[in-house]
Amino acid sequence: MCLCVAENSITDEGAARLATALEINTSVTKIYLGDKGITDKGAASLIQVLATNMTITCIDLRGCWQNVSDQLVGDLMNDIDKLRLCQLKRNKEIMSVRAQAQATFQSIDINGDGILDALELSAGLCDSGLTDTEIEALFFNLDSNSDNQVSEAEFIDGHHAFIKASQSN
Ligand SMILES: [Ca+2]
Ligand SMILES: [Ca+2]
Repeated sequence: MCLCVAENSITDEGAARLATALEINTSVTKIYLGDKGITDKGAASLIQVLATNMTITCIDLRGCWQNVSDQLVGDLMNDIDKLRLCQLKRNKEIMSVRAQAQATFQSIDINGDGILDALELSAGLCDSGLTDTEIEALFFNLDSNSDNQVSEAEFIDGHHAFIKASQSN
């Protein structure tokens, strides 16, 4: 969805309020700013939304270019690019850790019922060099709702504990 801000006599103050609303908005992908009331200050508050809002891909400032300095926009965009890159990278890393955990879970879940019992976990870790007691402790650690089985979600959440245990020997 493209949000068009033009001919609304929006001021810098209005732009700041709009920016606050946009921080948690996930349907706006483009913003067109055509209002003459917006200057550097208003443009800055809207551009800074890009640091937290990952849905907006374009802010079109052509309509208010006379009031907003190119220098400011350039500087802001440099900062935002860095922030966005960090954010995207972090999301990607979290995704790949999840995918890795999921793959390990599926390889240990021998009967494929989507849950791990204590036997499946100890069979999956038989080459790890962990003692039965250590594997048992890991099982209880992973089974966060204590129903005596480890669901895929529990395994993914506790994956760091699994890695740590299986690499400690
Ligand atoms: Ca199973
Ligand atoms: Ca459980």
